[in-house]
Amino acid sequence: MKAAFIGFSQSGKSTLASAVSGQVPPVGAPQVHRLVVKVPDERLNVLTAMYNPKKTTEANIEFIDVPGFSLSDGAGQEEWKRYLPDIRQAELLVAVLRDFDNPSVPAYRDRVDPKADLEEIRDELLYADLETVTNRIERVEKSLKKPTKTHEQEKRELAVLQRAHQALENTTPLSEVLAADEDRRTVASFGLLTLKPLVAVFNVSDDQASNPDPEPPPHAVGAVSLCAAAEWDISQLPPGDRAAFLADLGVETPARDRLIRKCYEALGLISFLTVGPDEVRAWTIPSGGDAVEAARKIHSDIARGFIRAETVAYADLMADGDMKGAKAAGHVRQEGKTYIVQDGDIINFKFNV
Ligand SMILES: Nc1nc2c(ncn2[C@@H]2O[C@H](COP(=O)(O)OP(=O)(O)OP(=O)(O)O)[C@@H](O)[C@H]2O)c(=O)[nH]1
Ligand SMILES: [Mg+2]
Repeated sequence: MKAAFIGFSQSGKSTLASAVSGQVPPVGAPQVHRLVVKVPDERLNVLTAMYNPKKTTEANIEFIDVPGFSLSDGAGQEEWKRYLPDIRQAELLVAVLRDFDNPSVPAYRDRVDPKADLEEIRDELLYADLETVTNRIERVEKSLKKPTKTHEQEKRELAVLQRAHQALENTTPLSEVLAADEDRRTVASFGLLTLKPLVAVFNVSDDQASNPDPEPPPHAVGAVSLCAAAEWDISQLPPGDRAAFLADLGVETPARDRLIRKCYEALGLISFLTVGPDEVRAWTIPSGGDAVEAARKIHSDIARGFIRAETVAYADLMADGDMKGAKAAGHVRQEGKTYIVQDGDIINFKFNV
């Protein structure tokens, strides 16, 4: 599961990518950079204090930092097309929009207008999808003229594609028309861009770092307001100095935590937790996953030899004080294979191989 930072030239993507990952993408020839980002989770800190384990391991998500593009000339168009295959492989788009004053950084189209930039990005995504869908329709129609054995399947695909085509011509993103799982499976291999959830990041000046997150713009699943340059500065401070810096900015917690969590949720991911003297750890599974899927995440043997999942909700453990208290209160449940794991479940798998 990965998310892609996209946006026009110099909107602050690489600065933000560095701030969320703590890694600086190498400068030089523009290319796509892959970054592994730890998902902040306050629950891990609390459980670490409780269990004092040898190590603590956060959940990860992957981001790619995509070079910016400009649509104002042919070279920029070419550049955008060059990075499209990488963007198509991401499950989530994070549009980084310039909303900061900085006379030394030229603004795209000489404007600081994040809403207009987002509209322009959205139009480009719609256009790219229209091209993909149109090409695919042509191929399927051609194939339908030949005596192949796959006509039924192709006819079904064609119906979905035609619906997609019509929506795109009306500038409706595909996420709004291809909702059914079967439709999505039909087009899954095309990497359609307007089918992907999009989070909008308003990259503001540091004097606006305390702005609340705006309402998500149309067709976006989330919006975050942050100052990428300040986030980078914070990430470089020793942890003890961060609170004072944040207070100066007028914010309580780094925006990076908020952004990463929003992306994690928009990707449809949840965390379950394991605890013990060796390790306290967060594990990632798709929301709706069952106990066997969670077990497999740790080891295929645990899934194969699954007996039961001893489960307690994090909130219950906190309320009961410790595991002993949770057991006494009847909050430690014995769950079977088909149990749907909830975010924050603390699980101890019983298995036999
Ligand atoms: N004042 C201010 N400057 C910023 C902010 N974010 C980025 N910048 C500056 O804007 C310039 C471009 O930032 P990058 O992070 O390289 O932007 P980018 O989107 O990765 O650029 P491309 O990859 O070339 O499209 C740099 O000089 C940054 O220091 C911000 O929040 N405030
Ligand atoms: Mg960059």
